[in-house]
Amino acid sequence: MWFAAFVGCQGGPATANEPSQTSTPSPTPPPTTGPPLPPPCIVPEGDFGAADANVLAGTDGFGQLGAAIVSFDGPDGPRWAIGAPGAFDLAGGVSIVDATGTVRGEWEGIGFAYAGVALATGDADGDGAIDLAVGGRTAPDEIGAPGGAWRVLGASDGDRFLADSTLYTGDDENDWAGASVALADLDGDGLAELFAGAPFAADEDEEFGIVYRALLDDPAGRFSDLAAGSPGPEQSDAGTAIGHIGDTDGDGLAELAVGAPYADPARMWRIQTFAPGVPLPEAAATEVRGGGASLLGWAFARPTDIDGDGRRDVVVTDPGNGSALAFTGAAAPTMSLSDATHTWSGNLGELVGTSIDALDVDCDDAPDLLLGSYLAEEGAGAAYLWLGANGAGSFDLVTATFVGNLADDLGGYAVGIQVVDERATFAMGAPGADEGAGDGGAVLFFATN
Ligand SMILES: [Ca+2]
Ligand SMILES: [Ca+2]
Ligand SMILES: [Ca+2]
Ligand SMILES: [Ca+2]
Repeated sequence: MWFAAFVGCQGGPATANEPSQTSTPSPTPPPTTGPPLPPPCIVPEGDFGAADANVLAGTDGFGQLGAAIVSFDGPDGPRWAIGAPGAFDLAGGVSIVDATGTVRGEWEGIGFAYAGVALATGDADGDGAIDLAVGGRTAPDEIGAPGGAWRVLGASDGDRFLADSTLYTGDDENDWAGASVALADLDGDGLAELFAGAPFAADEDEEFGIVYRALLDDPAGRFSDLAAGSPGPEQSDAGTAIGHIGDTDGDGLAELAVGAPYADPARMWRIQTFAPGVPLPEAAATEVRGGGASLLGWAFARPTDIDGDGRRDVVVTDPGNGSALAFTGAAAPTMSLSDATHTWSGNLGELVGTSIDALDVDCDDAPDLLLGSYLAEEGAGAAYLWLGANGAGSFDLVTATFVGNLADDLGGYAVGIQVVDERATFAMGAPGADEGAGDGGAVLFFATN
């Protein structure tokens, strides 16, 4: 096993109290029995490094592995989809990986599309099975192209070419459409629409950012709708992040979150109804503004009910303040950071919150938070786990810290949680890692088997 210390889900005494930094590499298990499974509903406690992880290193042909991470239950079992935008000479790609860290399929991009820079899951065709959105910020095929997103139906094992899936591209060169993607059913027809953020959409060099939408029956090639931006600092780089946040107001329809962390001030919007052509601030049901050093809207958690009232809540990061925030109360049209009902705060100056995932890992039905920081530890990166019984915490309430390998590996550029049979695995993407090849990237899996 990779962990020297665990904490029980009932808050009982840990089975050991020494952090694993002094532990030796895992012994090779007997081939007939396989490696031991960690106990169910138990999560790591203490500090962990690359020596404690199962490392999947990107290779020369599969570069910048770990730029994006999502976990999902696929037709062949629990899987990770891991973006590798440097794969196939910048065509980009996606690696499908099982719960043991074994690669089960590789998806190849096109040209210089940089596919895999963003990933999202959802059910786009209403068959009850998970589909994937894959962003390629220079799709279809060359540097300077407008960017776009693929809708990949089904997520079974095996290799495939993204050229066989439907691609939607943005309108103008260098827009970076597909720098962020989401699949969310805002209109309630049972089909998740494909959304793509284009943060560098610009008007005479003044950036504003827009969000595109494609419906299932839209013909390939062009998105049918866009939520417009307007030039100016208030909408600068809108769509840097977008996220399916679930039904946050109880009307049975999902909402979309759109982040503009580089706007002045930083902000995010909660979109209930996608309004083609309407500027994002006007289309939004809620606007939350940061201020000062805030980079609010950098990343959004998967749909999560923080306070256990049965309704999903907005959970968003603000790396400028080294924090994540949840807004669980009734949403006003305009809100500020001080309206957050829950705040998790990391080390200032580390940009904690460059990535986030939330899932219950200790079987108490309260969601737990994993926040990444790719600037921590001189760019080796780190990820911090908070157990969420009270739904919030200061940095001294961090349960486990996962640290990347070498400086400039950018560990925590993406993070993910997967729970299989009540056993949690924490993934930390390090797209700058050079272990398998120069900038091949890597993913560090903690507490898998
Ligand atoms: Ca729909
Ligand atoms: Ca709703
Ligand atoms: Ca809630
Ligand atoms: Ca929990």
